[in-house]
Amino acid sequence: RPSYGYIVSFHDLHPTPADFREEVLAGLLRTPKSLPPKFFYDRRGSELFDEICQLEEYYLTRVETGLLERHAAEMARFIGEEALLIEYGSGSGRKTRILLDHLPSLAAYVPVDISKEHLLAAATELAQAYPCLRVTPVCADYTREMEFPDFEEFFYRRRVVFFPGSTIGNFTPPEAEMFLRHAAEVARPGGLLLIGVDLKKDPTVIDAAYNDGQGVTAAFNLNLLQRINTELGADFDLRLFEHRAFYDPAHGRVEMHLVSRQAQTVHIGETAIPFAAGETIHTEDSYKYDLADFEQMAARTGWTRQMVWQDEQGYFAVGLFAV
Ligand code: AVI
Repeated sequence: RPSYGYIVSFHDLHPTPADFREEVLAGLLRTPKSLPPKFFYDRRGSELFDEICQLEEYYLTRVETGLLERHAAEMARFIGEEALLIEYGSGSGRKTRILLDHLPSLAAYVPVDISKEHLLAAATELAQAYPCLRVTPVCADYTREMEFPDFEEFFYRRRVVFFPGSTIGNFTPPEAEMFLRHAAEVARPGGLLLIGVDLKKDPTVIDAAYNDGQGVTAAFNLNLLQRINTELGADFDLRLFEHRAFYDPAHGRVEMHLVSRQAQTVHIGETAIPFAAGETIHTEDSYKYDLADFEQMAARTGWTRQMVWQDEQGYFAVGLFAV
């Protein structure tokens, strides 16, 4: 096989910045205030998220990584030779390496991420570490309608969508269904989906994962305001907001908020945004699933269960589905 060691092609679908200004203003002018979690991932936010993944309390990464390490050989047998591996929300690509080590004949690896700098840096590193692998990143906001490149320039046997990390949990249930339908289209008939799903469990375990002792999750949440200051010329005083995260068992989700410590007015350019004392910006939902419910949702959206791997405590599942 030829040796590359660099990014072979790059598709930039230009997800920001026009969307950023528009969506931030719309989110802060509505009641209750909310911002989409996809905006966490600027350079600093991506770094902080990588730190979260190494926290003792954040069991998700540790458990999922363990499942991938234990079962990667079996996963690779399902995936087969010369597949096109498409990873959504690829971030730093640490989990990807576990799979790649078992997939020497992959046709290409396609990381898809909204954060361009982070995507290109991670893709470059990966291309250097796997010089025989074609790495072809796509910068896109996959929470919106997007035209996925057809990649007809090289031969592959099947498409495999990899969506680890329980990132599906950051979608509302209807959005999650929409994503799964989109993934079924992208994977095409004969394709596969390998997806990580965080499961419902003891609420104290979940609460701790989103309220770590070192305050990394708080910094990650507050960084969104810093980003709005830097990129949109706003005047948020980060000392006047605090992190709040709690698991709501009735909805099966963690809600993350930024709470205004006092009544105040923040400006984004010409626009004044009033806050009451204690008013919050809802910045993220992180849904936890029942395995049976998740499998039903997958079935409704065109996916047939092939295999599900779980840890002994039943904290996390990695599922393999076929379309
Ligand atoms: C990326 N996503 C799955 C993380 C989660 O757990 O919902 C983001 C995160 N938010 C706070 N901590 C981690």
